[in-house]
Amino acid sequence: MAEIHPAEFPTAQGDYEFARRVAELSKGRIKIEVYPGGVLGDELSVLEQVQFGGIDLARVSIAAVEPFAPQMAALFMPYIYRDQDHMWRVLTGPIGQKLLADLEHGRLIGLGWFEAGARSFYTVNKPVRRVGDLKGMKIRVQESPPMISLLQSFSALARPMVFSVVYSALRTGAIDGAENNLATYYASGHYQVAPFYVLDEHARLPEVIIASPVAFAEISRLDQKLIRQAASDAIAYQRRIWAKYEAEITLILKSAGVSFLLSEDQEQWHKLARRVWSAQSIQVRSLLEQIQNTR
Ligand code: BDP
Repeated sequence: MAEIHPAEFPTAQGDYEFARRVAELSKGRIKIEVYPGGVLGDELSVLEQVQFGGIDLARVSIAAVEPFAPQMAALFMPYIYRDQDHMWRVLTGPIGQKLLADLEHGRLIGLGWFEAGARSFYTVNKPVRRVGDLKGMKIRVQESPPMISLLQSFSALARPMVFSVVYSALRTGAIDGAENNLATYYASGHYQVAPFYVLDEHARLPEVIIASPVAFAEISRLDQKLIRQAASDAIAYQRRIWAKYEAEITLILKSAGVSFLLSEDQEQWHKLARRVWSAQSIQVRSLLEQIQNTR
């Protein structure tokens, strides 16, 4: 199982819990080995290997699966969720379950979701408070069309690149900033080189647990079911660990001298982000409406 975060990170902890549960339910017959720290490669290349059975399982960001299943874009549109609970109602409800199942058309098997907080911007030299402050700044984003469009709608210069090179890009000044959740901002060490974190919370990108259709074809239906069960059992644990980790690191980041800034002109951020919504396909736009109507 591929994981780009280090072993102690809450998504990796969720992977280990998933593996433990698979071993438990199968009475030791099925063993999952987690490879944290990105040793199996960046997320897009991992997913290509998962499609063809070179890697059996992966935990990736939803942005990484969207190229294989374009309707996934609906689940991480900027400011689409009212809050974390709203997101989880959507993910565990009919929309989230359908999109997870539809991953099969992209030669991937979706097993479940993990929490990943909300993403915000952080910068090296110049603090950002208003969305206008991003104008002309070079900001790293995931290699994800909706995220690139978001940066464009904010008049920033989107710099898509793999996660593993972001630290040095920030350090050498190749980029002025990046965006991520607090946990990743901490664990990656990005806070050491980009100490201004503005709490604009522009998007929630859940994580996805993925299995290879090739690996799944080799095991019985019952074992497939068991693995799905283990994934859904690991979710509650991962959500708890996530919340605990976020609370702990907020204190550490503050004492390390990070400036947490409140975003001003929140309405303007929302208004510009809406351009990304209207640029989506008719199918995605219809999903956006259903998500908004989810109570
Ligand atoms: C983190 C996700 C990770 C992504 C990374 C990124 O957990 O899966 O690869 O963001 O920005 O929050 O690339």
